[in-house]
Amino acid sequence: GNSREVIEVSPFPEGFLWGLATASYQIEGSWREDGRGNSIWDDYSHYWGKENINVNGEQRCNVDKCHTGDIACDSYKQWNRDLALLKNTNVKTYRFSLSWSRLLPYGTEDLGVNQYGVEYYNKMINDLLENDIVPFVTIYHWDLPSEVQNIIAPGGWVNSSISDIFADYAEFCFRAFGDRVKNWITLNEPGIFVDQGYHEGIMAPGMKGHMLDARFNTILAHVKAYRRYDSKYRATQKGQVGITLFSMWNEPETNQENQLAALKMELDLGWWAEPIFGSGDFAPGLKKMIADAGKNLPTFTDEQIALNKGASDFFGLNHYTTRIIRACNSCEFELEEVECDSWPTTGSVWLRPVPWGFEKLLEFIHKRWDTDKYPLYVTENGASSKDDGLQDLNDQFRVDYYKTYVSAMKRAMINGVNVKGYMAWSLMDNFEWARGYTERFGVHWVDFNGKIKILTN
Ligand code: GBH
Repeated sequence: GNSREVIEVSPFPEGFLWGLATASYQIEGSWREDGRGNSIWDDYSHYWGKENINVNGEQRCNVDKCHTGDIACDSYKQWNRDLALLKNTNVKTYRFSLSWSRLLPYGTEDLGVNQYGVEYYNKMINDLLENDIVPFVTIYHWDLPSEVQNIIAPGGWVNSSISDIFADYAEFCFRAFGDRVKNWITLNEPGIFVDQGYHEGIMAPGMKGHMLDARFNTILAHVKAYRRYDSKYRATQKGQVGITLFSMWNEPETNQENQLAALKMELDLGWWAEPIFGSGDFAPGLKKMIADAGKNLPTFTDEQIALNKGASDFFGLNHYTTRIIRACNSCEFELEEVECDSWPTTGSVWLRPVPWGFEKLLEFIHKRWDTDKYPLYVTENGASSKDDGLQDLNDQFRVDYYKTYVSAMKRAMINGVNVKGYMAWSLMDNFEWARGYTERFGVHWVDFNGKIKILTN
């Protein structure tokens, strides 16, 4: 006929992995079913002590509204529903995490393997593959078995024996699922779970005062797991193993703050990225910064430096928002972070859309750590809904968030950044850690009404 055909050309490379992400504790529920052991998030969300009763005798919980992950999205029982959602959205990959205490209820293999847990993840992996969806599997997304935190390695990530215990668990995962899983993330956002869980005490397990030592252990844990894959599984399984780091973009307020903003990037991202993707050791600037602040930075041995260097097959990045960095004499490290009033707000106080910050961050990472050598996957990006009552997907604000952030990523790719995939956070609204169900990051809306039970005994 005479109608002209419109040919749409995707500006993204063939095989680009578009996907959606979740994490076990945030969606699974079934917290004590089929032999699952407790994790630090069960303990943290259920706990209220005397100090958590206010003057009116009301309970104040660690998590907003005393929410817990007891039921969450009920994904342990409703995998078929999740699969249908994934198929319907046409994604190429699904990023999910394994619940350590569902697989190994007491933390280690010799204390027992929970076959129900193994079967649950086997079914997920097999169904995904059957539907041409690549499983992108996070080994640890914050739900440390209570037994490990309290008994096996008292103090959890603060205890130096945690790195070997984690590597053993990672090896169990490679052995159980690695014949089919070819994309592994060892740790999700070590900076966040250490700083908030072991230093500031605002996430599980609610410990305070441990930053440098616990951060150090996460590097050793990741590297040991990576090297375990190298020596025992890579030749036969032929997959890739990486780490996912959280980073904001830190923009200097004026040229005067260039140095400070660079140091902030060093502290937030370079802490992990430089040992793993760079020299194998902490950057000289970071060492000086920590020393100037009168703190003791743990030191790697020469052997550890050699093992750190290059211990990742890709660079996993979780990115949401940007900060402005300005000088502040009375502040830790003599800097403070602020936001621009003109930036729009979202459902989360810490998150404002600043798409240009995403482009700058991607280009910074490429220049510094070379995404041709270490391909970059955006393993999380998204925003929470401004309207908690919204019950359909007519959320133009978040559609715009995604459009502008994906465009920013595309500009970075045109400028040479090697991005291989992009996973939106999240498949569906879920347990938003200390914010409970009060913030909604899902591309699917979830009705939690009447489903969230609070443990009372
Ligand atoms: C990611 O963390 C996590 O990987 C994911 O599990 C999470 O659901 C998602 O982002 C959305 O938050 O409320 O002001 O006390 C991102 C890091 C950790 C930053 C929690 C904000 C709470 C700040 N986020 N933190 S506040």
